[in-house]
Order: sequence, then C-alpha cells, then structure tokens
Amino acid sequence: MKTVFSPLHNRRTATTELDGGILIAPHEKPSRAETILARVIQEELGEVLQPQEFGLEPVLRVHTRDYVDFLRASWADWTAEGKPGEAIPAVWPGRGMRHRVPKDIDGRLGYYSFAAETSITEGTWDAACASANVALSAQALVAKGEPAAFALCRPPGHHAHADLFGGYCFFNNAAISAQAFRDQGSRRVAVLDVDFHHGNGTQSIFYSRDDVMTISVHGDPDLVFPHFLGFEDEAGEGAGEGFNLNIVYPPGTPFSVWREGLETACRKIEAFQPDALVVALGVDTFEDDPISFFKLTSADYLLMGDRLGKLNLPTLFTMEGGYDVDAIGVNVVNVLKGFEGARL
Ligand code: Q9C
Ligand code: ZN
Repeated sequence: MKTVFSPLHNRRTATTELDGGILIAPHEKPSRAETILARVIQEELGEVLQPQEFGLEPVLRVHTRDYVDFLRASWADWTAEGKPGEAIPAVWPGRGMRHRVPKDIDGRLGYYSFAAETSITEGTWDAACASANVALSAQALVAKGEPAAFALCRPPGHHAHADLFGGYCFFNNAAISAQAFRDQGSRRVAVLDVDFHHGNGTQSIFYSRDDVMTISVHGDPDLVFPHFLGFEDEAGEGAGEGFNLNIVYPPGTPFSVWREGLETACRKIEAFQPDALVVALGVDTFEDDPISFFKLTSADYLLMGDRLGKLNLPTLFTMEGGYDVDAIGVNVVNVLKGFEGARL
C-alpha cells in the first residue's frame, strides 16, 4: 500500500509537555514519524508520496471557523505578549462559569483546549496543516480506487474536537478524512479507533450522526486520559443513537482479550455495511509504551492487521499515538503488512 508522508511534520518540535508537575520533553516527538517512515521503506510496503495541498475547506467541514482562526493566530498572539515559554493553557471555563471566547490569549488557550500537556509552538500550525493534507491525500488515493492507503500523520488527530485541541492533537485527521469520504459520495463511513486512548474528538464530532459510525477500543477512562469521555454507556444521541461504540479494558490487558473487542467492533462494522473504513491507528497499546497500560506484543499487530484486512473495505489508516519509538516502526508496519496479507 502507498504511504503519504510530509517532512513538514518536523515543524512541530515542542520542547515542553506538562507531566507530573514538571515540564518534560514531549512523548509526541519528530523521531516517531521518522522511525515509522524508515520502517515503511525498509519493509518495502509501497511507494511513499508527498501530500497535496487541500487548503482549509475540508478541515472546516469538521472544525469550527473560530477554532481554526484561533489555532492559526495562537503562536503570534502568545509571543506578542512577550511570554517566555511555549503556549500552555492553564485556565478553563469551569462549572458555573461563562462559555464565551475571551480576547486575551491565556483565556483563548483555555477556551479552545481540554488539556494542558499539549504546548503550542512556532511551527505547530504548519505541522497540523501538513498532517491534515497527509490524511486528505491518502484519503484521495482510496477514493480513487486504491484498496488502502497509509496516512503517516504527525501530529496525531483523534483527540481533537470540532473546537478543542489536546492530547497532542490539533486537527482531527481521521474525522476530516471520514467527512471527505462522505462529501465525495460515500453513503456510510466507519471510523475504528485502535489507539490506546479513547478517540474522544472523533466520537464528539460524529456523536449525533448515523452516517459516520465511530468505534473505539481503549483504556478505561476512569483510570486514564482523556478521563471525561469514552465510557461504555456512550452510544450516540438523536439520529446517532446506536452509531457510537466504546469498548473499554483495564490495566494489563493482553491481545487475547483485546482481540475480543476488535471482533465485536468488526462485527458491528460489517452490519453497518460502510462504503469506506478509516482506522485511527495508534500503537500505544504496545507492552513497552511509556504512557499506556495494555500488553500487546509486536507480533500481535500482524494479527490486528489481518482482522482489519478481512473486513474487505476500502481502508484509510491515519497515524495516531505510540510512544515507544524503538518499536513504533515495527508495530505500525506489522499492522499494515498483516492487513495486506489478509487481502492476498
Ligand atoms: N503522563 C495520543 O495518543 N496524557 N495522545 C499523557 C502522561 C496525554 C495521548 C499523560 C496522552 C495523549 C494521540
Ligand atoms: Zn494514544
């Protein structure tokens, strides 16, 4: 399968992540994408293409205009005030307070975020735009008849809501791509999120819709990020009732258990009969991931890919999380090779 990759991912080089009461070097770092690319090339997965430029129109099908404008201006607004560090939100509209957009950048950062670990930096806007273009370019390949494509997105996207950044995400590449499939004539699209963390942004964007089904298999949000969404009683609302599914597992979950969730997810997708599938592909389910608690091994990712391939759907993979850089290339490419093996 073809991979789309942009060197502009390295415009995102944050030096801070608020973690454990201190600023650490971010887990979501440039070497993640470079390591995956090297493995794609080494394993001869297929051609590697640069993205095309799609502009903001497909982004604005999912994200609000005011959020996009905020994100574009945020670094300039921050530095204009002479702030010494990277732009980190530190205040939010809590219960009983007003949900209005303040003028001041500290207020705006809080209004448009749901977490504080994700610092905005000089090149963040450029990298987020490049990442969306990577997703849309790979989506276009699938829409034009490729059986599958790999969008090597960085920064990731599945935590980003219509108007919120957080969890290392700014634009929701999986949601933007799913919407692009719809806008190009797909009647039903499924998004399956296999990242360790709940795909809160994707769920939220499509929660009241029956044309895009969202399914996420993830660590129990009672115990782990994003803490405030991703529970199993969230089934969708209004027309979207029954079109969202969350499958939650506890610490220590091995693939033998995780794959039951994948099976449930796949059966629901099969019944939905979508025209296209978007897989939000995170490999932070890995046993040695530094911020997660599942116990998948590198070999398990081949089996994950095999099951996804057996769905026999036009499939777009968007890169999401995975923070053990030593294993990230092997694990990601194992999913894609397992997928292709199921299609032979
Ligand atoms: N002590 C993705 O995988 N919280 N985002 C980390 C670490 C944020 C993960 C806490 C995790 C975000 C795309
Ligand atoms: Zn994750």
